[in-house]
Amino acid sequence: MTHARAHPNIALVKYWGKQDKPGNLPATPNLSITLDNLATDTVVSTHHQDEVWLNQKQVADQKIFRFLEELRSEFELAPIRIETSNNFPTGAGLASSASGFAALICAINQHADLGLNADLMSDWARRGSASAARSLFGGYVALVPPLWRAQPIAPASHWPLKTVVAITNETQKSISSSEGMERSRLTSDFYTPWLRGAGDDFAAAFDAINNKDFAALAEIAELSCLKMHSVMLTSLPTLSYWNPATLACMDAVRELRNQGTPVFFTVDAGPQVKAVCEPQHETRVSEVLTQVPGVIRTITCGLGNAAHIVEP
Ligand code: 2P0
Repeated sequence: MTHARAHPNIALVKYWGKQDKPGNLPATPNLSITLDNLATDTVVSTHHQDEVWLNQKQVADQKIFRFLEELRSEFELAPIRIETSNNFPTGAGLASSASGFAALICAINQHADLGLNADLMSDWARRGSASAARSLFGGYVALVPPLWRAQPIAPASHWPLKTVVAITNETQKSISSSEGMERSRLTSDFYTPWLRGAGDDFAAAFDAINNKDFAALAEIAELSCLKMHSVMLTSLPTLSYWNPATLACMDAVRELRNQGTPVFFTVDAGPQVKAVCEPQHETRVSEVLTQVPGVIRTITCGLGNAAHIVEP
């Protein structure tokens, strides 16, 4: 029995769209921070058949079954039982598939003695879910060509930013990210401009992180988020992941910033808002977001570490 843990990550420069070739390759470079207080715990054990249990319920997760099939095309892997659980809402825009596939490959690697290093685990995690490639690493992480294996670009200690996650709805989204981004690729007029701008956005965020330039990072992260949501909204049929509380949280973050608190928001394929700030502002940001109508609760996270094995 092998137990692995991985943390979700949130993209500051977003991935939304795939290359039209095998390997589940993002169409654009993207960059994230790994979060410490949210986690997926995955236990893998030998079994007479493959089984997947998610949050104590057996599920027929086709993405995981396809992933196992792909792994078996390269490795000997006997049937396994996978028990995975998240300490945060699943499938609701909080990157549960990122931490999920990162924890899964980490556990299988140890359980079946595949001999993969972190680079190769990142490669495999990406095939399961591209954002999962980034959760193999802690701190600030980039997923870039040509190999599309994630690379740590700065450790958490470089710039220990905090993220206040405002939960506005805990239900699972109806359209998966994979389906949504394919719809955007095929139908949004904004998709091509989105691809064209991504390299510059990535470079600007990379520099801002290197220089610990909060204002520059805030500008580019909000822009990347809003461009991605513009692509989503202009897809046919439209992809709208926001609810009134999402918008109210975004306004609250802008208002805080206008009043002098350095903070920025980012929103993924779901209605939760993540507000990123320096540690001294975390309490104020959390107080303000908790009071926004429609916010169920907030969770404050620091920067998390890499996916790892949890020793018994
Ligand atoms: C990201 N998202 O960069 C973006 C922002 C959602 C919005 O990566 O198809 O679950 O499994 O590779 O990784 C969510 O997409 O998609 C995602 P697949 P994934 O974090």
